[in-house]
Amino acid sequence: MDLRQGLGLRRLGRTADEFQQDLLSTLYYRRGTTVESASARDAYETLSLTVRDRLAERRARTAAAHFATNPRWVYYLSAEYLLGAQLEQNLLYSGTGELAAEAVKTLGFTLEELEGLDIEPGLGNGGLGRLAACLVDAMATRDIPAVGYGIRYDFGIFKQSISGGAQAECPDDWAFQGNPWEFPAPDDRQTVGFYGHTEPVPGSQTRKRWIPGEVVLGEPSHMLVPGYGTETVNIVRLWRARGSEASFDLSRFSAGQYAEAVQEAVRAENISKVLYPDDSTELGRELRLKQQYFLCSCSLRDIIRRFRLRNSDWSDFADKTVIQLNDTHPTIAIAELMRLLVDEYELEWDQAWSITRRTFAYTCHTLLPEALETWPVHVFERLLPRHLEIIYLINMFFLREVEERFPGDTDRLRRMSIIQEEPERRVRMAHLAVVGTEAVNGVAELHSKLLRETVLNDFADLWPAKFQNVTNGISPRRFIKIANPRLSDLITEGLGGEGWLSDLDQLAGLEALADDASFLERWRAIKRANKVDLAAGDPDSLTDVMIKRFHEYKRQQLKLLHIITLYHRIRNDPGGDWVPRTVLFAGKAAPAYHAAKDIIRLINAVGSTIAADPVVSPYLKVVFAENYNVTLAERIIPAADLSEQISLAGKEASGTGNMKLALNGALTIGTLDGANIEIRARVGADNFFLFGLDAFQAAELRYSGQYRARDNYERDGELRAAIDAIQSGAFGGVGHEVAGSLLGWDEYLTLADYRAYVDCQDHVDRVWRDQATWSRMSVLNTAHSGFFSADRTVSDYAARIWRVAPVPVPRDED
Ligand code: 26V
Repeated sequence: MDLRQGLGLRRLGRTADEFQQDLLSTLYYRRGTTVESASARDAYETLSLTVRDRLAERRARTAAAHFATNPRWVYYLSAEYLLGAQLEQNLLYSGTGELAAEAVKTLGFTLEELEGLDIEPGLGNGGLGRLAACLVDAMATRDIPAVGYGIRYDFGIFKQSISGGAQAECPDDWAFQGNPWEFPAPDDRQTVGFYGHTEPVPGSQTRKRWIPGEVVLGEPSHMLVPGYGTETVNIVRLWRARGSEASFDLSRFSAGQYAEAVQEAVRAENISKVLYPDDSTELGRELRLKQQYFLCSCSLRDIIRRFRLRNSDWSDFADKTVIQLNDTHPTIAIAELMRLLVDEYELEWDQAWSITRRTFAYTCHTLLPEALETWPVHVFERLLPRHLEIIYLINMFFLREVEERFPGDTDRLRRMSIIQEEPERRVRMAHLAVVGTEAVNGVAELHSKLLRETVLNDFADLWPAKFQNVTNGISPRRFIKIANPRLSDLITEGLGGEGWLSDLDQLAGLEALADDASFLERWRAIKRANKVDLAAGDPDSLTDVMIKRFHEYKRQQLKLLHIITLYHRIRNDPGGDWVPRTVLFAGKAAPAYHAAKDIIRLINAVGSTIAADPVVSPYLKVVFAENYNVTLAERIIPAADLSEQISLAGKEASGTGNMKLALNGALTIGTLDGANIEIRARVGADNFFLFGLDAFQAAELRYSGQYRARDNYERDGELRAAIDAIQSGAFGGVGHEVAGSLLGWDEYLTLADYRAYVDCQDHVDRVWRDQATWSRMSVLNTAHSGFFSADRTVSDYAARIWRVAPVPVPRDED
């Protein structure tokens, strides 16, 4: 198949000379400038377009192969994508890294300089958004026909800075200088309605006519998602809201009412204006529901449009389509598909419901009750009147089903209903997601088990086969090959090839080198060089990292109590034989999450006190790295010796930073929570620092009513000294709220785990003193992290939930 030939296009250059020709022609014709006057930004945009062209060529072949095959498609619906910087990844995936490094010299720049200008689309909050990015990467790598749908927020996750020790937030206008990776697709624009009312359709019981009160345009653009080592290039399609032409009020403008003239357009465009940064405070904000519906409505219409390119019979829809819901954020898609099928395409309710149920699958990413989305019925009724009617009908048929299975069990009906009645009527999105899908999965073994046994227990009783586990994974290309080139080269040398990058289980071959002294020596030297690059502290100190969103359940405050304990010990024995440590924190707190922001302030206050103390500072340094994002993660992870994964057991659904750090040879200190359990099972209990209550013990202690945080404080002298120091103002008077919350309710049992944690850290120090042992453990962590490749995660979804087969894309023939 040669698509270019039919179009009379020439082949894109593959030699250094040809690549350079293409680069110069891009600079001249598409950037509209010359070598003599090219700025760094000109060079960056030019290189990006030149690289993008190579992927576009593969994209065209992918689209042709998919069209010819008419395969079953995976559509991934996610309100968040944390794609990370694009240039390096696209150089790697297009195999043009070396050509590019040579060619940009003719423009007078180095590749590193231009990579420094690359943008990071921060269209997500944390783990859930980054998981979406790793999964689309792996779907392309596994040749699965897929589209990721999302929202093109004008402003991504806020930029964090630390000012006077506290978090400050700035807007992130990520595409302010343009985004060379994006293709606008205005022809595929969609129209979305909101508000208004419904009317009966004469002669029909189930159909209704919805007359929306507001109409908004959704304009798509897409970014290319190449597979590694394959020809597939999939896309992530992002929707941006726009007012229609009619939304500009010319007569008001002419009358000098400039703000009023554009107010309708502004209202429309606000829908995709900003990513909600609150993954921690409950918000019943209508605009967020509007975003969710906007994403779902645009995407479903696009999915149907694509289906109809090759199919004509609705009875084939569920065989050709699987829509994966990334948490409950896109769950309104279930009601929207019902509406489209029943009201617009005039299918019978039963057929529409059968199609809908077979089309969707739902991934749950949390266990925290406060994180399970619900919407007040009155908000729904106003914004999406027809959808509320449909949800009521779905609920009625569903509750009938429950009643048949469990006659007379009214308590069960009340618990399972999609509508919560008390204390306020609300729509439970997780219930809708379970009822309207064929499969439900958690993101790690423990999480899936707890979902079945607690939060979704009634549903698991009713439909046991629906519930599955798919343990999360990460992209080895981004998180070791690109992030840690030195270690990747050593691994490639050790394994005799690069096959491990798309078959990560091959890392097990490193086990054979775990006792090779010269290999261990090189392994250690690389970790040290990565620490020198990061420049966070003494490269010979133990680099102890805790990098993740700030949340009380993740327990950054526990790490802080350990730091204060070390501070006291060193002060009390300045001549002691202390293991030098650099503790590095990074992460954002939701702007309205005051308890998390208090913890950030206390970290910085403790860090300053220690830095100012000549006795302690040679041994202990606390660093807070501002504005944690994918790019910063790629710098920190390769330099980490110790990975802090210390959430209260039963609270962290999976974690994925834990996988990235283990893959890069950091040893984990962690609780039996989320994927930590699976990491420990694979790398071996001897190569993992375990401490603390397990999920069962934690739940028992919490619910027994017997837990008194203060008992631990009274019993444990070091703990008492740490908390007393905070309360006495030893750290610039900062931290009273943190101490108060620990001594009060201590929701996340921090004090209950304190002693076990500190003792475990002492064990870490002892092992660290024996560098040969430490390095051996480090190699074994990398060697047994193969399971955590997102390629494996995607294969699990493909086999057990999606039931899709790969569609290989033919190579370019000449
Ligand atoms: C949302 C909320 C909303 C309000 C109250 C508190 C709260 C806390 C957390 C969240 C986030 C829920 C969704 C999420 O991001 N989950 C993360 O998903 C990752 C990918 O599966 C997983 O590795 C993390 O453990 C999980 O926290």
